[in-house]
Amino acid sequence: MNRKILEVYFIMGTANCLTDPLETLENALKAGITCFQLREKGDIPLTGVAYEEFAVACQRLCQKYHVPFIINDDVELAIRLKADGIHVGQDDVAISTFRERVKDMIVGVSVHTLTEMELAVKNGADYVGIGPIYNTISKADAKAPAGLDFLRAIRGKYANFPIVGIGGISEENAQKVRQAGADGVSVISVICQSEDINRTIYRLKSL
Ligand code: TZP
Ligand code: MG
Repeated sequence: MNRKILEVYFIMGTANCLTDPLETLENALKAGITCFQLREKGDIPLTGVAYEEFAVACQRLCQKYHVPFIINDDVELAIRLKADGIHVGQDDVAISTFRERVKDMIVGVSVHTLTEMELAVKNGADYVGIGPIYNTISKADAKAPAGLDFLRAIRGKYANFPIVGIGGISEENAQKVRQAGADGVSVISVICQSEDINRTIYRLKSL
């Protein structure tokens, strides 16, 4: 996997957007996000045909801008749509159960402990998402913030493994997350709620 795609990794579902989600996504793509993950969660997530149509619309936009399209949790949909990748959390289906079926796809895993990190690497993850680094407003069941120390410790043990930081990352703290060892930053609210998406993405990028 080319770890450069982790530089500014935008995650979104319809519940995260204050305005039209596809417009938000296209604006973020134009402004230079390097990866996109569809994460359709919340009180009233899209389901069934509406969910699948939304996923296809997101995928088409990502293809137009040559940005990898990753689907959260839903391995079957990712395989059906031939998405570029799948991201799973610790409570989702284990990578070992589907890695063989998606040899060419990017597989990402969220990790919060060293043991989870060891398992993710052993089971064939291509990258890990480490967090929440800071407090987040975007995940109801988020674990306590891991802080930059945990990220530093993981980078110390895994010098070359692709790592993206997640959780409460802003224009102000993004460079600190990089300095602590992340290849990039993964964000929801700072892009979805930005009043100037070009400025936000510019500031999230590495200097
Ligand atoms: N996993 C850990 S924190 C988080 C996820 C999906 C939410 C990140 O959203 P925000 O708004 O960038 O804090
Ligand atoms: Mg999940």
